[in-house]
Amino acid sequence: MKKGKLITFEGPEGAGKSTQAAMLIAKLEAKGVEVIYTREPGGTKLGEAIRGILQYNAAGEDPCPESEVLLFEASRAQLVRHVIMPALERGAWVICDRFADSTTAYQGFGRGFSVELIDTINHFAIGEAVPDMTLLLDVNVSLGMQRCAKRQVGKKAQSDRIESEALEFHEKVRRGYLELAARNPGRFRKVDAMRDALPIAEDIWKLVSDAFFPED
Ligand code: T5A
Repeated sequence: MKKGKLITFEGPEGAGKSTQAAMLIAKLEAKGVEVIYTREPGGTKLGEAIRGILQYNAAGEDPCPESEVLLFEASRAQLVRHVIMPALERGAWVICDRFADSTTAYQGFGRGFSVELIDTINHFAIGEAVPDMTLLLDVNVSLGMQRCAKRQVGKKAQSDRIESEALEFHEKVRRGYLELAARNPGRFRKVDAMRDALPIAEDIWKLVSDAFFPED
């Protein structure tokens, strides 16, 4: 049985998900909550191997769109069974940097697979690990890409395969996320991520504390 909470961060490239996840974790830990941070694709040995295939063509060839969906879902199924559910069952909270909504936004809205099909496969992969709250960090595509480019100059890193898709693809992903948030108002909280990190973190903390620590 789930005793902890599952909070997922979603949003386009460069929205600041990892930055905000770290800030939220610091606040939760200060309240004495045990928190596990994980990310998708990845978070397990199998998942990290799949991440290499998906992002940097570690298998030596591009996955076709259908394989891409199934590889993300395979990474997710492993993460849920090996990391997320065991943590939630013992009462820890899990902060996951991207989760099932990423597949709906990127492979559904972005690549054009039907959202109903992706919902079905997501459901199979996540089982009972339905997020208690999904924080959608909304950023416009050009600002998100500028942030990624700036970070890459700093780290001398290369863009990955999906990040390198055309701007039109990333516009579809952003619009898809906004539609998902509108369709699921009970679970999604949309946050304007086109601001400095600090006010964004304050808004996120208010959303989380209002939902989960209402007595404070
Ligand atoms: N994908 C993933 C799918 O297609 N389907 C799926 O099902 C799943 C799970 C994963 C890729 O896989 C795709 C989506 C992605 O293309 P990834 O490497 O995990 O790739 O990358 P992302 O999840 O996209 O994460 P990013 O690293 O691009 O962005 P974040 O985590 O949103 O942003 P963050 O915090 O790393 O910040 C980026 C830069 O901006 C700065 C940071 O310091 C950093 O340099 N920054 C800010 N600058 C100004 N103002 C702010 N408020 C800032 N916040 C952060």
